[in-house]
Amino acid sequence: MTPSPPGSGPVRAYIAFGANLGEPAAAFEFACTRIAALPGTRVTARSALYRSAPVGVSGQPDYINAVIGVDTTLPAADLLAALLAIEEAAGRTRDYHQAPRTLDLDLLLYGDAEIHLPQLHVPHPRMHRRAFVLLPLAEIAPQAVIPGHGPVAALLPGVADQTISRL
Ligand code: PH2
Ligand code: MG
Ligand code: MG
Repeated sequence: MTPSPPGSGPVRAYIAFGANLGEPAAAFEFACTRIAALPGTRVTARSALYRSAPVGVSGQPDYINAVIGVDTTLPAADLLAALLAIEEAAGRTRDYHQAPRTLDLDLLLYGDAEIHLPQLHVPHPRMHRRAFVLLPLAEIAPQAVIPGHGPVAALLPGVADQTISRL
């Protein structure tokens, strides 16, 4: 793993959880446990689970979604690599684009950084228009600001038409 810059403290990051195959509640516990065990990483908050209608795909089971807050000294690219490894450990397969999944972990925010790498775009490019991200994020971080889009709370009215319920 790449070391973080000397003297830099932890960064507050937010990770989206999603699953619509297998046992989503168990996958959420698995993900939280594995994320908490990452080097230099502490889970600071976890939202409730939310049930949401699939967005951008049809004919799939509803998703269970949540958001996890962490403080981490891992560089963003290393955190992403760790999240992909946790997905794989939970049996995630990639059969086709947007296939149903046992575990999806997306890096939403990494401090106030804007990151554009081939495999990683932070803030997550679609998070500001997805209720299944904004509602759980607003639950654990009502003060959060999405760089380029503004405060989470101000974005909620724009997704009020999306079907989602807190479990
Ligand atoms: N993830 C997708 C596509 N559509 N819809 C909901 N409700 N929840 C998701 O997590 C989700 C989705 C691709 O990652
Ligand atoms: Mg996703
Ligand atoms: Mg993903």
